[in-house]
Amino acid sequence: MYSVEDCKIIDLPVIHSEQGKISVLQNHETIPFDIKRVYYLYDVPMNSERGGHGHYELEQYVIAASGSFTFILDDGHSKKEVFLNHPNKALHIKPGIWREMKDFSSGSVCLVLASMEYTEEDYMRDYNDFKKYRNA
Ligand code: T46
Repeated sequence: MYSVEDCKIIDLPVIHSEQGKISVLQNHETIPFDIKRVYYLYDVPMNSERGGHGHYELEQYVIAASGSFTFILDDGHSKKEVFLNHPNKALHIKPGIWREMKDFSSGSVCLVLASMEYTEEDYMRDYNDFKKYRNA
């Protein structure tokens, strides 16, 4: 099982020019899994809290494509807060980690690259079930 310390900030490659910057992620090059799904959170009201669940198998790269927000990661034993505020950084969330999200800045966009297609069966939405899973 992974711990919160396994969930690291990854520096993404940046191609600079006078006209701006571009960051590129390609399967198995700059990202260690096949991207099966892309989604993004936006128009998140200030003071809104999201997340409050874990995933059994899903692995993710989370990028602050615009603005900033905070992830709280929890492996059932330790917690870690990660502040994301730049599109050249990705938070790699490993499977089996509980997450909450807060402090979305106005206009922020939370871009997620995910290793699996959507299935509700991969969610742990009850914290007690999550703790039982982690302690089993
Ligand atoms: C995570 C954070 C960063 C779908 O139908 N398909 C999808 O691909 C997704 C992601 C969601 N949904 C539906 C399921 C729920 O009825 O949209 C609703 C909200 O989804 P969820 O509770 O997952 O939303 P968040 O913002 O709490 O969490 C999402 C991701 O699901 C989660 O993996 O880490 O963004």
